[in-house]
Amino acid sequence: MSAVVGIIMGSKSDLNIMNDAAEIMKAFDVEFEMTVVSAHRTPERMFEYAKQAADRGIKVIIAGAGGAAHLPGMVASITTLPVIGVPVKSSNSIDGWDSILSILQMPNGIPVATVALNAAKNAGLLAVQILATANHELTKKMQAYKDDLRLKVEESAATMDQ
Ligand code: RP5
Repeated sequence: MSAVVGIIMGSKSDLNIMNDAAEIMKAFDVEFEMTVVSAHRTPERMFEYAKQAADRGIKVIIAGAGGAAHLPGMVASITTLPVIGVPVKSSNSIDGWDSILSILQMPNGIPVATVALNAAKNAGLLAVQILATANHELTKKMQAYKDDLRLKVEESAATMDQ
C-alpha cells in the first residue's frame, strides 16, 4: 500500500521529535512516508512535494519545523490536504515561541492545525482521527486507544483513593 500520511520536517535535526508521529502511524498500522523538506533551503522541493502529495495518495500532511517555521503554512498554501503543524523547539530558539507563533498565526483562508510545542505524538493522533472519519477499522482502534487512556487514569486513581 502507498503512504496516506506524509510526515515532513524542515531539517534532519527535527527527526527525534517527528519520530513520535511515525511511532503513532506504526501503532495504528497507517502507511506513512517521512522526509526532509525545507521551506527556506529547498523551496522548489517543498513546492513539488505539496503540489504532488494528493495525487500520490497522501490524505494528511504532518509538517514539523523550528525557528522561522514556515514549512507547514507554505505547504498548506499549496495543497488542499489538511496540514498539521508541529512547532519544534530548535536549539537556538527563544523557548520555542518563534516556532509556535510562526506556525499558529496563519492568515484567514489557509488553516494549519497547530499542536503544542514538540507534540508530534498528538499530530500523529490527529492525523489518525482525520483518516478514521472514513475508516471504520481506524475508528475502532482510536476508541480502543482512548479507552486505554481512561482505564490507566482510573487505575491510578484507584491506587490513590482512600
Ligand atoms: C528549521 O531550522 C528546522 O526545522 C529546524 O528546526 C531548525 C534548525 O535546522 P538545522 O540548522 O538544524 O538544520 O528550518
